[in-house]
Amino acid sequence: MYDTNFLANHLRAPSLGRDNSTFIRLHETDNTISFQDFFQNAERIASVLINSGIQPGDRVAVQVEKSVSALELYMGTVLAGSIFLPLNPAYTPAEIEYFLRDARPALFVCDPSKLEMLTIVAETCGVTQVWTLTGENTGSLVEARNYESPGFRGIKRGPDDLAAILYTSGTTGRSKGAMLTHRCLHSNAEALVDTWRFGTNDVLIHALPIFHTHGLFVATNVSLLSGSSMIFMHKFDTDGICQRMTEASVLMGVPTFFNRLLQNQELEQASKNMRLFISGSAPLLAQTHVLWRERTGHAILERYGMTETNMNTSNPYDGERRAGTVGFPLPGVEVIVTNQENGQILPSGEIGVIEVRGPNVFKGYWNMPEKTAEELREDGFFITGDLGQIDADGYVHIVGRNKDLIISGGYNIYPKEIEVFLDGLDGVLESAVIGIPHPDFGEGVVAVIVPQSGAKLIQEDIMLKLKDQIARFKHPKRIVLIDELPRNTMGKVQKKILRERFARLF
Ligand code: MLC
Ligand code: AMP
Repeated sequence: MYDTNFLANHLRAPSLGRDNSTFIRLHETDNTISFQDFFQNAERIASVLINSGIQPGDRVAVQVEKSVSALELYMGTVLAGSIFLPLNPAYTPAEIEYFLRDARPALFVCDPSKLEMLTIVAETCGVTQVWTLTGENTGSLVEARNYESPGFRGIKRGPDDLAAILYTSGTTGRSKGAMLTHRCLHSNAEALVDTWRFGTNDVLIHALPIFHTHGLFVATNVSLLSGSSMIFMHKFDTDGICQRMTEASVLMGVPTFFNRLLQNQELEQASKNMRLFISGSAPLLAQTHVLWRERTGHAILERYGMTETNMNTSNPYDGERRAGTVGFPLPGVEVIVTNQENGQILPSGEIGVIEVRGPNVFKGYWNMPEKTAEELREDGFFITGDLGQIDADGYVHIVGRNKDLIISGGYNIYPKEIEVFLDGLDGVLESAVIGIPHPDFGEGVVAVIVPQSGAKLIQEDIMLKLKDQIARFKHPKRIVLIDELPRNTMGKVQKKILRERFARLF
């Protein structure tokens, strides 16, 4: 169908001949979108992009609310031979400026409510084309799409060409664009379809955001590659999920989804006919796994992935899904645990840095050859920064992180970014941002601030100043003022001590 475009061709093939079958059912309205509707709209969008002068390899940056049109834009961008670059709608204009300046997209799509402000930002970054798209499938992009006919056959792209760039925050506070090829995305979806036994009868509840690997690639590509369908929810909604479970077979979520669903009285009844529950993006507490099994009879299947690598490991479909582990390497993926100091492979059971190699691994960071060289070895192994071990039965355990990272409700937050901002505020001598166990988000952000001598810091003022600069989900849920940060003999802040001291803040 799109025979010269590697990814689009693979994702289209399973639904050929089933054109009128439902691909997406909208939770909110019950409207359906067939495979044909979806791909024809993607073809029309590809024509819009080509007519706008997009060239193969150009970046298309997108900051929009979740919608079917946004997914069609993803597919249209791939068909047009360009590179999809999704951005969290929660990002502030100040954050968007960084991404546009770094990625230099040929075209930017945003919500019309932000058009005025973001057009100024785009212009300062040299981005001349700005289109709009709403969460209700309207906007200038959709208007232009409606003038186009379907039938676009796809620009030639091979397995090694880039399909997407996803930004992941960096430990230095500077986000890095992970370059993902057509092969990365296709090979991973293929491994997951196989491992999780996805088939045309499956119905996935899609309640994840679509600007990250989980909701965009794992959920959507797996559905397309297996020719299955999705119930598409604009945002996570506990009651909505329980209501829809009776028509669905699979739910993919971050641990917060499962913790919240456990509080719903309907869970036992609702989950009766479900086939599979999959958790990832953050550690699932063994306690959640056990409680879920007691309530529903299902063992949640936990898997482990990253923006740079897609999915790496998964608990087995048939064998024992072991709580507190992320299972085995996926087909075609190698996982090793190495000594942090010398990079030597450690024997089974020893804790070290998890490294990953396979067709799933990204090509490098956009415009950051030094960072790429630091994290991606010449022999193809990617140094994840996660600490783990592989037990005698081959199950991978993640025991911690070698990177200063907080994962809150499945979103990554790099303390450095918040610390740099806080340290720049009047009256702040220094700060340390830490993640503390949180009953809903897994980890909650806490800012520990040392005021300058004599300064009177007001927490509400600090929160107000954060508002315009940093996305809301990254804001500290608590700010505590202390006289001095604990340091070791080298002068390094001992966050471990702070985490222990404030462990029961939530
Ligand atoms: C929302 N808020 C959060 C938050 N999400 N705060 C901290 N952490 C989060 N994750 C805040 C908002 O800023 C707001 O603050 C308040 O909570 C309510 O916002 P909301 O939008 O109504 O929240 P809600 O819908 O409840 O969202 C929670 C959530 C969502 C867990 C459903 O965060 C979510 O969908 N997370 C999934 C993230 C994900 O897909 N990660 C995959 C990354 S890929 P206030 O103060 O204004 O009220 C990856 C690789 C892999 O990691 O392995 O998959
Ligand atoms: P991201 O950069 O958003 O892709 O986040 C990737 C990080 O999420 C990984 O490096 C891990 O630290 C974490 N992660 C993903 N899945 C799991 C999991 N099942 N258990 C523990 N951590 C996970």
